[in-house]
Amino acid sequence: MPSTVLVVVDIQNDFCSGGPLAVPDAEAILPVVNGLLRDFNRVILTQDWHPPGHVSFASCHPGRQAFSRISLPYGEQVLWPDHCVEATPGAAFHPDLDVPADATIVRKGVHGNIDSYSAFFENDRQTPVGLDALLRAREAGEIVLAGLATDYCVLHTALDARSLGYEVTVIEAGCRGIDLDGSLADAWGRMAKAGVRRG
Ligand code: VGL
Ligand code: ZN
Repeated sequence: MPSTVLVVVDIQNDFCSGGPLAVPDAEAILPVVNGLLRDFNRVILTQDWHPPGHVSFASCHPGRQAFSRISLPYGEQVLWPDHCVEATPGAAFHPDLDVPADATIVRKGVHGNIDSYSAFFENDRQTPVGLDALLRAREAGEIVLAGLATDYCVLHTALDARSLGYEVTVIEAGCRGIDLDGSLADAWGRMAKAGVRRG
């Protein structure tokens, strides 16, 4: 029997209130996600985990503003404020997230010259991040997704999961988005088109 795995995306301090890349209303998802964490016995959490000076940081591109876009060898990249630098308090999970002691953690965006929104493939759309291998090891046929941000890391993880053949449900009340230039509505449209269920 294929199993279902809960995948909780990037509920980290830097994406919560007071953080450099705070997602509006991020904390509102905590009770919902903690409920999911209690309900599922197979859980994988992702963590955005960048080296200092990561290519996605606007601070590494003199003269460029955060939230502008640049072209990189692997495609277009949004430039972000510095966030989730490896092993800093900002990269830690939110203190009120009930991380199970035995949860598996996938870190992404760990290479300095490439970003990774998806926990399946980096933004070159080729380099594996590790989630697919972990799901295969658990004989997963389906994932349930929640976390931050709906329109970036949740979106790209959901789309890659569909392209790899997984059933996907995104728990709307367990997600919040950044919403740059309509990206949130766009994300829900893309997910619907790809056959992602909205739970
Ligand atoms: C994310 C922007 C930059 C996310 C990560 O977790 O959605 N967004 N890095
Ligand atoms: Zn990031």
